[in-house]
Amino acid sequence: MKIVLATSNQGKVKEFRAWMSECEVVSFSDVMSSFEIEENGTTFKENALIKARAVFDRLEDKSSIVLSDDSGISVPLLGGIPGIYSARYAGVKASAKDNLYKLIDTLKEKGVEKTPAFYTAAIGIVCAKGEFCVHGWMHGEAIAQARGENGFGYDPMFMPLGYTKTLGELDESVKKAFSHRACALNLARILLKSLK
Ligand code: ITT
Repeated sequence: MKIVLATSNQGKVKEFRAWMSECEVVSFSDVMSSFEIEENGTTFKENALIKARAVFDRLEDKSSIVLSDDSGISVPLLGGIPGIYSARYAGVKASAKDNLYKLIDTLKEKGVEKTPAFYTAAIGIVCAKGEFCVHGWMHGEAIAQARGENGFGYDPMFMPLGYTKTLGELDESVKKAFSHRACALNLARILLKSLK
């Protein structure tokens, strides 16, 4: 089964590849010239399907299955932000570090050292048989500092439930075992079997 990943985020590509070592996995930029996808949905699901559909529509080989991921971190104390805007929290051209430190600064401005937070991942699946979407969540706490270099994005400020270290400090096996993306990918695996 050939899987085409509709993402430009190398952190996601690494996690997808680690999860599906048994499949042939390529990035969409390996099979077509890169293009901008406007993520104008109002939910993780809508944005995941927008990305997967955009890549599937441009595929020459329609026997491939396109997988996308729309994800983000939500802080209930802040009304759920940044949520679907996680990649552009500090601005449209913001780097992952800009976004991380903007969220840290926002917590500091509130006088908060740590507060409950959760990651959401919606995996979009688009192929000749139709369009599907599965979700996964990871709960924990956001802290007002960055610790560790592992993972990507907001991982240095996120401590999963039951841990006193951040995903930046913890071994990558923790994310592989029960992250939002791992949970969604486990559901995607079941769905993909039925599409064979
Ligand atoms: P693609 O749209 O090309 O897939 P993106 O980075 O723009 O890449 P999203 O729109 O889904 O992806 O934004 C997700 C952002 O949420 C991402 O840039 C990270 O900042 C954050 N995020 C999602 N999953 C994460 C994870 O596992 N660890 C840390 N940060 C994560």
